[in-house]
Amino acid sequence: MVDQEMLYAFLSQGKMDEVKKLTQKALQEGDSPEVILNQGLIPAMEKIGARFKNGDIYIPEVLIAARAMHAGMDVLKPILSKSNTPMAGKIVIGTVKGDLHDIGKNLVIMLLEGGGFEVVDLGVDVSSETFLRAVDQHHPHVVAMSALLTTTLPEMKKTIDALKQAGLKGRVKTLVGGAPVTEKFAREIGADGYAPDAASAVDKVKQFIADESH
Ligand code: B1M
Repeated sequence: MVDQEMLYAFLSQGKMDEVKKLTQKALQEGDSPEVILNQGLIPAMEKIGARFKNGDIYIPEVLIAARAMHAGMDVLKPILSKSNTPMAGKIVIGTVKGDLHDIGKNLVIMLLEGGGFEVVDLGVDVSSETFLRAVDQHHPHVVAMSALLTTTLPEMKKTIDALKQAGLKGRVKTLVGGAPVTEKFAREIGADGYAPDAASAVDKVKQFIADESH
């Protein structure tokens, strides 16, 4: 069983090697990557978030913790992404313009790849123009957008409107997610779907593609 307390201690000190080793140890002891994520890495990062919110720690500490979390996620990625099925569909994904948070997005990518989807990662700070160009270039089934800041939420609408204007809205589905995003907000901006977490994002994409083939 993943040692939550130790994981949190290492994560909060930004000890990348230790987080990596602890993640590997948990895997060797039989924990599934999903358990390590959902009962280890994510709750530890949530604790960091709460301490950041309370003003107990500051951005540099959050940043080194995030880097340590990535070290753990790097161990899990090849396992989560392993899939024997042919590519089930293509997704273009990015964190919207003005927003540099990418941990949640990367989690969504890992699970999508694990679900057999081909993912084009546009990274962070992605403008509506870049999303549009990527749709043109890659012809995805889904455009997926992540936002963690209330101030960057309008960028999601901007991209959806730009897709509409370019006549591409019928060709691709849009999926939005991230901590400040809600189902209601997604409906209001005309997104085709909303997912509260990475696993639900995969379910939504599967649903989109199933609907498409009917
Ligand atoms: Co920032 N930050 N941050 N931060 N940061 C938050 C988001 C904040 C809530 C902290 C707080 O005040 N309590 C707050 C936002 C407030 C708001 O707008 N509501 C905040 C702020 C204010 C800021 C800055 C403005 C701080 C400053 O400079 N004053 C600044 C902005 C920089 C920018 O983006 N332009 C900033 C900077 C940073 C760091 C760089 C230090 C770092 C990011 C490092 C990185 O991502 N590489 C950081 C971090 C780490 C956080 C917290 C602590 C953790 C976020 C995280 O990674 N969570 C966060 C507080 C918190 O959330 N508790 C906070 C773990 C991750 C797995 O969860 O991303 O929510 P999350 O993803 C979830 C779901 O949301 C969902 O799936 C995941 C779970 O399965 N999901 C999707 C995400 N995307 C999805 C897409 C989908 C579907 C589901 O479909 C497409």
